[in-house]
Amino acid sequence: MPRSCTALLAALCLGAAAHAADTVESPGALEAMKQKAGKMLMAVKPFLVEGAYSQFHPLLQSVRENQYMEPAIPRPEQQAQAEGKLAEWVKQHGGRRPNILILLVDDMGWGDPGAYGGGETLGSPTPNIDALARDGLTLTSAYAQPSCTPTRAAIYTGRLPVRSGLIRPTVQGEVAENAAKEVLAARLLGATGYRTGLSGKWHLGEQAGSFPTDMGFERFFGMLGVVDMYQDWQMSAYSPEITSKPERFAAYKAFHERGDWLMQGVAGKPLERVKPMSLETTANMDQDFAAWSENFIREASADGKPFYLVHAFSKVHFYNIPANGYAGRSPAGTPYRDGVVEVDDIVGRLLKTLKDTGQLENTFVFFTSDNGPEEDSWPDTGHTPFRGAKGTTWEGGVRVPGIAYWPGMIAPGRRSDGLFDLMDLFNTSLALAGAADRIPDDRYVDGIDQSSFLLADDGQSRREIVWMWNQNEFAAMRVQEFKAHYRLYEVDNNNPDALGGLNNSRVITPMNPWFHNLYNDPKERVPKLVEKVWAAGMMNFPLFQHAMTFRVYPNQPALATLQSTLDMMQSE
Ligand SMILES: [Ca+2]
Repeated sequence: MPRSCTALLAALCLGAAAHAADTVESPGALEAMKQKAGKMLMAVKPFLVEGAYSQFHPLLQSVRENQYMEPAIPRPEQQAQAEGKLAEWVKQHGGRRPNILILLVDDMGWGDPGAYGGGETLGSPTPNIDALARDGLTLTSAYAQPSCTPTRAAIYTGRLPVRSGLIRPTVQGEVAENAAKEVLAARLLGATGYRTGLSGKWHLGEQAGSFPTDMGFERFFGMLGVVDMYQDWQMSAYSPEITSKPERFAAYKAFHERGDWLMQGVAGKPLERVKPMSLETTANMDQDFAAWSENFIREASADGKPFYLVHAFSKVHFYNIPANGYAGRSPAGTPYRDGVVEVDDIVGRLLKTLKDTGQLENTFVFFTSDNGPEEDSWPDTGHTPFRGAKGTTWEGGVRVPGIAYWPGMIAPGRRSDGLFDLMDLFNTSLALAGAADRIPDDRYVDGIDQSSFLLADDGQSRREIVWMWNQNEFAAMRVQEFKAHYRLYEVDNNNPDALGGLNNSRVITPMNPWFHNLYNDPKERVPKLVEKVWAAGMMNFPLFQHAMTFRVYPNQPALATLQSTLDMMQSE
């Protein structure tokens, strides 16, 4: 169990450890108090309460059905309707299951697509994304993790990154041994006869053993890391320390050319190098990913098997270098906005390929982004109307666009503020594939099957709570429209208008959780807890149960952080 979980348990045991932080004068005394509380709780036999949460708070609706899966709101009528609809579809299609296409943009802000108020407003129209929204279900409360690797791990495994240990972006050349122990949706779907492919960004480990083709994807074409790490050292605007010194530049270039390539491969064979990562390669690789995905769809269509394809864009993560023909294509004329237009064009291309191959009505499509905008790369960054940005658990960091589309199966024109965590794609994809019984029961699964939310005519979300972790710190939770922060991420003296991001944020522990009603305070500006004691009660029991999940199902070791390394050195 990570240190922060012990702290979380201690906070619950004491009732108000955060309060104690403010009132206990000696830091040593506080630490002793926490340790004592932690030991007391470690002695408690772990237990997860099965049954209705309403027995602990009258406004809670979730029900825990078993030990290893996240409690969900039971909606038996809509589930029966959705299951009947899916069974009928499968019957009409001779027993085949639907294709699954996940369109995962990197760092696109909630406010960027036209369907979310961006588009023309921001000088980058998104007609193809908007068409998905118009003809599908637009989610206003879809949640990612605060950064790239954790979100991808969560989508593929259905588990919070703190459980898999994939808690922060992997860095150049890093081995992510934890990844190999996780069970990805691709592996489970492949075992049921799906063709599985990943096009574009991986970012879950860059060494053999944790490649996508080691982890369950049958085919892969793309980059193992993240775009900026291939770019920054060779851009004089950002790394003059290297570009202005010929010896350094030559040394780094030789290092870079050994490992930094576009790669491709199939399961069971070593990955092959395709193209070195020059700046030109990075500018144009989303076009390469699009061509590969188009081909993947055509081939899968030809052999009649259902497919699971994750199309993971490199854009619009900084540094956006326009692809050939895209410089100035957006009305805004800036590299970021040209990138948005390119992403939208590719969405249109892939949808057209589905149509041309007769797969449009056979395919569940989900469009989303892996975290909020990286505002500290401004102006090369996206837009969110919410507070904070990537790297934080303010809404701006974790609330992302989410559009579900499946003609004939998802009613067009729907919009919903029902909670949807991107982890739910794990359970939902397996349910659509008729493979929910393959979900492993030897580990805790945080995702929830949302297929009835999506497929029933007036379906509602089955998720009541979104857990927000940042690296290995428990940070915040949303219950219905209410949100409590246990850690705050600030970048400029509590100025809500300061740019967020990964560069300069710091963590603050509030005296009491900062509490917001996101309907009347979507920017999370004015904490209001003391006027709503009933709301604190809504948080406590689920939080206790959440803490207990870590006792019953221990985590994998986390990828090292500076703090964990320092802790380890001090404990030796
Ligand atoms: Ca990202």
